[in-house]
Amino acid sequence: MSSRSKPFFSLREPLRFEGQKWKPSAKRPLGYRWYDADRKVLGQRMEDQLRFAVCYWHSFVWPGSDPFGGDTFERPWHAPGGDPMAQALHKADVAFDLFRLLRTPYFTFHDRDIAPEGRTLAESNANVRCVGEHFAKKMQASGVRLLWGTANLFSHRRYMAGAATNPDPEVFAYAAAQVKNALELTNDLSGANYVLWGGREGYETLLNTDLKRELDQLGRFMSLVVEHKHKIGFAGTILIEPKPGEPTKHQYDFDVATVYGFLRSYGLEKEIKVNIEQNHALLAGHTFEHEIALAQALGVFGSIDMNRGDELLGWDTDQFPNNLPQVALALYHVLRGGGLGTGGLNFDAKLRRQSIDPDDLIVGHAHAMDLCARALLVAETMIDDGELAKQLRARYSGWDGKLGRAILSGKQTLADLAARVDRDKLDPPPRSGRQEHLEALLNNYL
Ligand code: XLS
Ligand code: NI
Ligand code: NI
Repeated sequence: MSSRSKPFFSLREPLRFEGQKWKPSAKRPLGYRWYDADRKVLGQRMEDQLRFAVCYWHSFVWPGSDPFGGDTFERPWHAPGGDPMAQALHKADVAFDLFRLLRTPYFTFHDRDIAPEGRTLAESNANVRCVGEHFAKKMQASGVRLLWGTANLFSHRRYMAGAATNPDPEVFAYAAAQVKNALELTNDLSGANYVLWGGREGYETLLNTDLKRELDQLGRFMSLVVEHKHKIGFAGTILIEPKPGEPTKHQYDFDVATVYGFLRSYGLEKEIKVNIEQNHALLAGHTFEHEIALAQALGVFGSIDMNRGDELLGWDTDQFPNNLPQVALALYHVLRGGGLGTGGLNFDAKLRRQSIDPDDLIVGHAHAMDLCARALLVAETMIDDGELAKQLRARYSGWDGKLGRAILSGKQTLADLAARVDRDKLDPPPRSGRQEHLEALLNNYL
């Protein structure tokens, strides 16, 4: 029997919602306890609120290697000596089998995840297109949709000094050609978004780096992508994914605030939004909810890479989310800001390298989906109850009064304000921020 005909996963039937019937010790341990796709949450089906996506790269491409050791996973489509295109199609079949078993509505990929690189760019693009056609059929048959596509502009050595920010304009051109193909494929597959993560857009040392030039190159690159989006009529959202460091020492898309400043300087703030990843927020010294709330405040919230970083390790461990209060708070902010829009919750998460059984892929995703579903229900309670929002409003209520409105509408000068303090003998008493009270309130919702 060839490895191709043997089912990869031991599970055959898709996971069901089992609710409180679910038992950790059950023979069929992989039902959902909380994820109930059709349950209405704040007026929308849970599936439509959460918009889960499985990512291709961590689950089907990464072989379990780390800087100190080689592959641990030994996936059949990585077997040495196999035909790379046949292996790519096999990988696609297994990927769609995972989406079916989990019932995830979306997936995400880089061009280089799905098809082997050829001898020329034309050959590479043709390989990507060929697997893209296979995807189109599988998507049609299964109803699974594309949350976003992207181009890998960081793995190949040609990009070691950057793609758009490379000192050589020919590398810029090569990257542009690669993005053109990936964006057009994303459009043909009706992707909801297109992501740009600048893996090598940064520097290792300022001794060989002209910052100003590199930022201008990056601005030009993004403008070209936006122009092409409009030219081909792509209806999805273009997203930049902030990350502060790794692989380069300093990445230009450091965090949400930095990306927003960059977009403003190149006139792109109405065209591009952000894809926020939990682990990247942490590496930038922020909380996950900080990045979400800031993006919403600036009008650039786009989508989420749902994972978790290790609190003790200073790199991008991309673990599956497993912290209820953290995810509940993040989803509370997402919902308060109006929901995910064209975005979704993409599990940019990978198994630990000792989790070598095929079914570990199911377990990792299923528990993460369940956790997010449970967190969504907590966030719903927080919103329905309204106490947090009420206390927040009360804290700023002075700004809705006469003085607050006059200041914000620009009708008061510094001199006016000084005169007013004098005249009314203003000496406002400090008020408690009540943080412990609010934290206790949050815990009550869990
Ligand atoms: C890497 C990024 C990457 C993007 C897609 O740290 O998270 O996986 O999500 O290029
Ligand atoms: Ni990511
Ligand atoms: Ni990451």
